[in-house]
Amino acid sequence: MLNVRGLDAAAVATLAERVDNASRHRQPIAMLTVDYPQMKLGDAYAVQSALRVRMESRGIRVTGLKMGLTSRAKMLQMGVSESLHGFITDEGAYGEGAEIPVARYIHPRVEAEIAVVMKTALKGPDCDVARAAAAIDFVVPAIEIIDSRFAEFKFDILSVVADNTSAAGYVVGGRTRRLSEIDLLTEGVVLTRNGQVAEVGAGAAVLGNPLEAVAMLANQRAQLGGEIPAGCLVLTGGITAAIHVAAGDAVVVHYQSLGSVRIRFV
Ligand code: OOG
Ligand code: MG
Repeated sequence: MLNVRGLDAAAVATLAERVDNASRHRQPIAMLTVDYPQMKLGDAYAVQSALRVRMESRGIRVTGLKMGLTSRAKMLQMGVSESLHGFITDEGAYGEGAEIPVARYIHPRVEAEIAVVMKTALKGPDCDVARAAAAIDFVVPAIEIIDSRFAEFKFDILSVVADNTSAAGYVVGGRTRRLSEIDLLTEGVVLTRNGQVAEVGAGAAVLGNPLEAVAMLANQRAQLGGEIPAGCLVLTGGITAAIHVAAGDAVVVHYQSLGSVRIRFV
């Protein structure tokens, strides 16, 4: 349940400030559950929402939503086996080919993701792949940059939800496809760093079908009284394990039919 609460409003505000400061000053912090063991999943989403309000009050604009931990590779890598969601913003929006300073982050990693743009709003509960498909305008390939605000990139589910699912940036590129033009399950992806193959996968790694992630996002949002709005960009979650990046690294993700997306870290 995403709406079960154990903390009061003051504690939620304190934790949002803690996460926000860690991000702004690139100072890793301890998992939130160390000081607040009574925290529940509803509190974690409340902290995420308070973080969103703090960011918006500084003029940062929310540009979309993201699912996380939707593939077995990611669940195994992070030791968290439940899919969760967060938001993405214009602060972390980069263009294809961008040079991204690693100094903006604590310990950045990148992920290859299939993204979609919604034609109509999608509102749960009871969304499924068919309803998600009907609400989608087109598919676009993406790279997500994640950067946990927790020391050593180690967290539990409550801490990572409060930390907006490690969201730090994203790039969309390649070419767009209608759902009728692509088989999302067999869409292959090759993630390279400095010309070396680092990870390989296919769309089906994401909950069996990336559209399951879109349906799950709508259903999770519904539990919190929200929806996926029309026009929203949705990242469906890393297909493979995330890879570390350092200054000087060139990352190119090749998609089978969606083209490629590239960025460089400086
Ligand atoms: C949490 C965010 C996971 C994904 O695509 O699975 C995520 C993390 O691994 O830090 O964005
Ligand atoms: Mg991701």
